[in-house]
Amino acid sequence: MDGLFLCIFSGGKMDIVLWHRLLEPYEMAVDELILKFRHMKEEYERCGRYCPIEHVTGRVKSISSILDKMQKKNIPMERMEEDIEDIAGIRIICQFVEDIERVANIISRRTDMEVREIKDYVRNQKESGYRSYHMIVDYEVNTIDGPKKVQAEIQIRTMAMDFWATTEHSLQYKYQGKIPERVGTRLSNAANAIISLDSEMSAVRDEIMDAQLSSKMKYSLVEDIVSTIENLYSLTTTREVEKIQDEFYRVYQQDDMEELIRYHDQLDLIAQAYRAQSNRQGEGIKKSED
Ligand code: 0O2
Repeated sequence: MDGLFLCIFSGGKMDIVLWHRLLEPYEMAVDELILKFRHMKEEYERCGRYCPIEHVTGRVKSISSILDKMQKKNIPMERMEEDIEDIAGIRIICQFVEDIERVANIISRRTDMEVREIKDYVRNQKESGYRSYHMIVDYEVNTIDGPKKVQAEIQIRTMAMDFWATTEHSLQYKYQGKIPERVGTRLSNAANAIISLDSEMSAVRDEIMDAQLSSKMKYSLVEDIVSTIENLYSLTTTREVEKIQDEFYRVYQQDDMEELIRYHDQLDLIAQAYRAQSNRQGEGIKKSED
């Protein structure tokens, strides 16, 4: 028999839980969801559009953490999959508070996940100081035994909120839920500082977004230019390519985006001309061989 198993007495009879087999669909859900959100980010970037997702992580809740929660909330084994909503957990980190709503809207519109519950701890901060936006979704995976719908909890929060939550979670673990007052006060001060940090960042959101888009644009222009120059090595003489490369370095040093775009477009035309010339020469050789 494979997988860790656990025996539980329920109503006098013993049920065997094959934990790893039970958690397999949740592993699939987490892997698939991470991949989908990462692709979404790449798609935004390829189109040169701002992506409200900064990064995505995920995990399947550990068996010991599931058992702790069942014990704490008095959940019987047969209710485990229904009552523990975060066996599959996805965390989406955003730069700005405004992005949280945008990500939530994207999720609500998707046809491959169905929102069954929302817990808005951003507007309704928890007593602990915890802030995050939770969406509980139904997500279908295809296992070797057929399709299975599982619940996944998607936590959406800013980098600052994530910093606070991760730190507080470690302290909860350290003090086993009984954080001393002096630490609690500091955490509560830090939670307030996080609120003002997020609101300060939102105030300069447009500037930050502009700066990031332009640095990404510069990055992809340079990648494009360098690839074009590399391709030219097979189409013309080394001397010609060196001249083109020197010109690129000269333009790059000017640190002027418009000049770089102009140079990029001009280089494209030069490369096209070299390609056309090389094709004509190729056809000429073929004809003379015929
Ligand atoms: P872990 O170790 O992260 O998996 P509910 O019955 O809805 O009130 P439930 O099911 O715990 O309670 O849902 P809730 O409160 O929305 O919490 C779900 C998850 O959100 C938690 O999972 C935490 O990850 C996170 N969370 C909620 N409250 C806090 C908090 O005060 N501090 C921190 N750091 N995280 C919090 P788990 O299973 O508790 O923990």
